[in-house]
Amino acid sequence: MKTDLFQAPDYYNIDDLLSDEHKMVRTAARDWVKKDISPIIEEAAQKAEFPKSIIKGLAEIGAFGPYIPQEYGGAGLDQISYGLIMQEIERGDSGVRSTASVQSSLVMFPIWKYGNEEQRKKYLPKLATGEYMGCFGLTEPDHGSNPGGMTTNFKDKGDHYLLNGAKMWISNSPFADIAVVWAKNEEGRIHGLIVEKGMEGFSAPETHNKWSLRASATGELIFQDVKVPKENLLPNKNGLGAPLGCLDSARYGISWGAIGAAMDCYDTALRYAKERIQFDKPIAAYQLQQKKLAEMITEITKAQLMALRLGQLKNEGKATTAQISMAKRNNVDMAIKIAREARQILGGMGITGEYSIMRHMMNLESVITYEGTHDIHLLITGADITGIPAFK
Ligand code: TGC
Ligand code: FAD
Repeated sequence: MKTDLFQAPDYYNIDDLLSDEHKMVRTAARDWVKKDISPIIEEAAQKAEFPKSIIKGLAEIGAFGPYIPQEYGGAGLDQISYGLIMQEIERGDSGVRSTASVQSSLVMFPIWKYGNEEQRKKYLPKLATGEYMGCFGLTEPDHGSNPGGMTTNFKDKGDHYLLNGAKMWISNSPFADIAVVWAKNEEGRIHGLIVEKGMEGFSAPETHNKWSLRASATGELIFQDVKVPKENLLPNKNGLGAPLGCLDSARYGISWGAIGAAMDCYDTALRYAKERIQFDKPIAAYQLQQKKLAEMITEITKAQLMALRLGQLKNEGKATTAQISMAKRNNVDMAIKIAREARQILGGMGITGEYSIMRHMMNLESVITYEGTHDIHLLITGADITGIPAFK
């Protein structure tokens, strides 16, 4: 891996709109990514291994529960700081950002928002330090875009619940200590349950042979008559809206994260174009390459402004599901297109692990699919503006 020479583009002086705290948080994350992610990530991705050694550093930069109150071990930051941390981490690798997103928005968030005080005190501080790692089980083999059709279920057995079913494509599951699992009760109502590693009948086999998010561990969750203590049910919200509420938070983080991946591809391509000589001139001197680079910085700038405004709305508690969905869709689509164009600017070198672009490009194929596919997000906007849901 080459030395990390990353320089963040800020074409519209968006830094002027950030507070000192935002910049401080971002600097800490950026420096950590340069020091602890860039040197190891290519090898981890090539080997398809999640580098567990980074968990401590992720906790130290506040990536686990950035906006969770400090009384529960979180960093107590605002939503823009949360976004900036996700941006910097995904600048390094989408798989590492996945680990942080899941821990923060899909595990800590539901325990904080839907759990009781005992559950908050028991799990949140350990999740914030990385002593516990968590995963989020919503998707099933037969229910991806349509989680409301899930068949994973639990029955009331008096002093405990009996959980049966299976989840698929679960980030962090192979090494997670706890899983927030969504399942239907006997009346068909969806509830969240905290399932702990080691419970009899619970297993989490890893999914191998991925060409995307190779530095993130993905797996299944299998429940065969798992006895879950009654105190592990999240009591304060149920119905499909409970997991969808977590997705709002995670999708918001992804809308910032994708900008990080795009910035890294753009910065790499710009530097390469200025250095690479063909026909006696740097390729950056040719109009076709300038068009690519000009379009990239334009799209990055638009995405930065969208994410920042969304962050302001989130801070005010005004961001809607549809606004968050639009930013997730737009910014991931922007990033994957930039990755594809940037790879071409590097010619043959673009396909090697010497540069980060191809890894970003392959990672983004997952990011455009998980947390709601591009199509589902188009339909969310469509339903919002027409008032006519077209999902079914
Ligand atoms: P729909 O009828 O629209 O809604 C069902 C109920 O939920 C309520 N609701 C919400 N409540 C809170 N927050 C939200 N954001 C909400 N959105 C909807 C809604 O009001 C309704 O309530 P009620 O009381 O009337 O029942 O549901 P639908 O079945 O038609 O589905 C809508 C659809 C397709 C948009 C939704 O199912 C969806 O978003 N599908 C995509 C699935 C998805 O995103 N899965 C992600 C899995 S997790 C993941 O990918 C992690 S990747 C991790 C990483 O590595 O980063
Ligand atoms: P499907 O729902 O089968 O969709 C297949 C295609 O059909 C897509 O193109 C889709 O857009 C299209 N489609 C579906 N419905 C419609 C419709 N109504 N109209 C038009 N087109 C439609 N899930 C979790 O719960 N937790 C996790 O931690 C997690 N991590 C993941 C990590 C990775 C690496 C990946 C790849 C996925 C992860 N997921 C996770 C699952 C992810 O959320 C799902 O893959 C995603 O929601 C899509 O579901 P699906 O793969 O079953 O595709």
